[in-house]
Amino acid sequence: MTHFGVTLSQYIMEEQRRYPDATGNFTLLLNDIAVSCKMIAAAVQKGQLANVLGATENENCQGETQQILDVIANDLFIKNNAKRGHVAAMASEEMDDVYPIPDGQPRGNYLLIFDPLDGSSNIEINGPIGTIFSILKTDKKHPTEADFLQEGVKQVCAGYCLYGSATMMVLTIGHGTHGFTLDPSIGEFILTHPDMKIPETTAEYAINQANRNLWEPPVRQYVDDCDLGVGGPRKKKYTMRWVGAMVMDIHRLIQRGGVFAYPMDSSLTQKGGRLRLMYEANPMAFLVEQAGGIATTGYERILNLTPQKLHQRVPVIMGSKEDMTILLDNHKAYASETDKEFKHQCPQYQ
Ligand code: AFP
Repeated sequence: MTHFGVTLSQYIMEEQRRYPDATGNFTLLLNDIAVSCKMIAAAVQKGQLANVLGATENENCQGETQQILDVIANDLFIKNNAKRGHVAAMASEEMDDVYPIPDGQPRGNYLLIFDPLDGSSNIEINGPIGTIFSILKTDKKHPTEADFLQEGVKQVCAGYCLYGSATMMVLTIGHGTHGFTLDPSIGEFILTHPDMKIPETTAEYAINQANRNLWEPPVRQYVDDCDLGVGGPRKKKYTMRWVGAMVMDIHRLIQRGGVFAYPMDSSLTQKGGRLRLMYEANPMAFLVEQAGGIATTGYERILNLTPQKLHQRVPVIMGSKEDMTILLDNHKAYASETDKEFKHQCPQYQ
């Protein structure tokens, strides 16, 4: 059955009316992103029938083996955006360096940053995977890496496309977080989840428990308290979930509340964390905050971080306000006992 709702294109064009000086470039860029995601969804759905499963012989700049679908998704994003005239440059988790728009091609004033296929280890097992994207502005015609290194608060748009049992695009342009479901019968994303709000209370957390012995005390304290259940300080029974694809774990959290954490641990100090600031943490933090949640490293609001490099990694903890407040209080107390600096500032946590 076809859902007669607002399409993604219609939604974006309506939003454009808020900006009388808008040229329409941003609307067209979002359309190109949506088309790229539909193409990736089509490849994901065919799976082995289209010979798209399995690993390549290449490693990406993160030292991870690239899957065939990683490469297909990356190529689709590049191809669908490089010659359209809306972006000045792109950066992908799968590419070492900034992708400049080729000479002679029209260029716009947006920087497109993406993780073409997040959760690649789920590809083989037919598990949920997704695409994450973030858009910044620039006035440079030939941007370099330095032009991408803007705080997350400067994002003009962030979103993800979840290739799950249904394909869903969730995005924010700074006026709430909205979800669109792909109707395969008409090939359009339809607004099905307007103004998504993360429940403030929760009894669910998502964390890779295998790293428990490596976490810092504030996170271990939180999880220990949750695990004590009704007899513990939280006085309720918690559930743990871990999909191994941030897009899915965050989508669940936005829909029904929860905490998602890939915190700092003693094996990650050299790297700075596990998840990538520009490709994962910043866009998800923007979506989570716009849905009423909190996103932090434990010590600092993610959206306030000044990026040092394109592929920078950071600790990530985000989710429902009540549990995030406990986690931040734990970090604040720990910081006061150690030489760590606590400077998390956001409207949701004072
Ligand atoms: P890949 O895209 O390389 O599979 O990484 C996925 C991810 O960045 C994020 O989506 C997951 O939450 C996290 O890594 C899973 O990490 P672990 O495998 O250490 O649990």
